[in-house]
Amino acid sequence: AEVKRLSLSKLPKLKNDLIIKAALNKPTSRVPVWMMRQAGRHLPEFRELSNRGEGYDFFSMCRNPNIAVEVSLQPLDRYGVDAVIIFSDILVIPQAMGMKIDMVKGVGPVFQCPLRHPEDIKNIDLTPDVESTLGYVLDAVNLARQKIDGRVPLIGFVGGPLSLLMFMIEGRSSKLLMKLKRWLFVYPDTCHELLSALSDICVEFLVAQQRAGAQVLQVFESVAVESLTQDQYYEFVYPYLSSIAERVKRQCGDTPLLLFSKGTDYAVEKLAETKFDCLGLCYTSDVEQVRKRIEGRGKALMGNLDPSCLLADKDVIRKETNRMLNRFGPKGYIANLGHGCLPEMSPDNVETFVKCVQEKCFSAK
Ligand code: 1CP
Repeated sequence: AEVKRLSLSKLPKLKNDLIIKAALNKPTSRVPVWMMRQAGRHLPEFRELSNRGEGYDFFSMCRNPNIAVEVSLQPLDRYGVDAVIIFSDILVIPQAMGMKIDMVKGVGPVFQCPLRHPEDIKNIDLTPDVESTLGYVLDAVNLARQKIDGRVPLIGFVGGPLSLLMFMIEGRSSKLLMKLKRWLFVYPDTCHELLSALSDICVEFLVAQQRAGAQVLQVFESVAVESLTQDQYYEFVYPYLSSIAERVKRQCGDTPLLLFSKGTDYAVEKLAETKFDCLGLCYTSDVEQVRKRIEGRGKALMGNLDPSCLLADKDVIRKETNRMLNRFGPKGYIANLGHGCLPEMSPDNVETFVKCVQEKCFSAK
């Protein structure tokens, strides 16, 4: 599938810029909403598409721009969410470095040869060429912009360096994270070397997505970080996130940059000193307290309805969504879930959540 990439000036102009304004902490006529992991497994049209013909495996869908764009647009067409996120995965970066990954049904991503020993980094490419290894994502980004036709902004993303390192060492999702945590204690220099290389790739890939048409950028630092000690967070996570934000904003000044750093509210004052425009909160966050702690810093917030709430009845969903909206308040806020969509969510319930946000009127006090 050949994609003819259009230059930014030739792409359709944006009509609904609510998410851009909210992310930059500017007033909006209403609160905008999208959901992490909105494209994918909970949608029957996604499952239908992935079972079409011989059935597509997950990474082949990511690599086919027509398919990736079709999936990206499904939540927009069904729910009228205020942003589209490009259909891809955080693990495309380890793949670009030469690591082989299988998507195993019922398990998730499984690396064929995870890093077992520091010497193993000789077998991976720490400086892959972004265009030749990840150009298929850039093609999908550009094609998505053409197909969205200016209805809403397109979000490009990467996984944060620690989330990627976790998968490269553990080889799959892990509860205890013993391999990763042992590496952090036993091979700190190698970890820094890897995190530094991953950060460079993240920066280059985010900037490339912006150049290809992404209008908002997000870093998902959402696995493993919540299980680190605070010392580890400030040594192995925070400096890299801060540097990524600094470098991306230097190159893409006006493009809002979002961070989802899961379960790390203790660091919110320090995160508010970085160049991220908007901080995503997870469902365990104390919203009012976070707002107070970063008051005057000009940062927007995003979040944080517990995804499991969408497994409840519609009245519960409406009640909890309203409670969330009142906690965040109308300005500098993007409504979202406090983590990704669950495959078990019914589209009906997801729609209830989206509509509840979009119809909310904050009474003038
Ligand atoms: O909204 C979207 O679905 C856009 C595309 C997207 C994004 C933003 C996918 C598609 N994955 C991600 C991010 C991602 N991938 C994260 C960070 C966000 C989070 O914490 O939820 C992580 C940790 C991954 C790694 C990953 N990919 C896992 C393990 C974690 C998990 O959720 O279990 C899994 C199972 C995947 C596969 C995957 N990625 C995306 C989809 C739709 C799927 C399911 C594929 C399938 O089973 O058919």
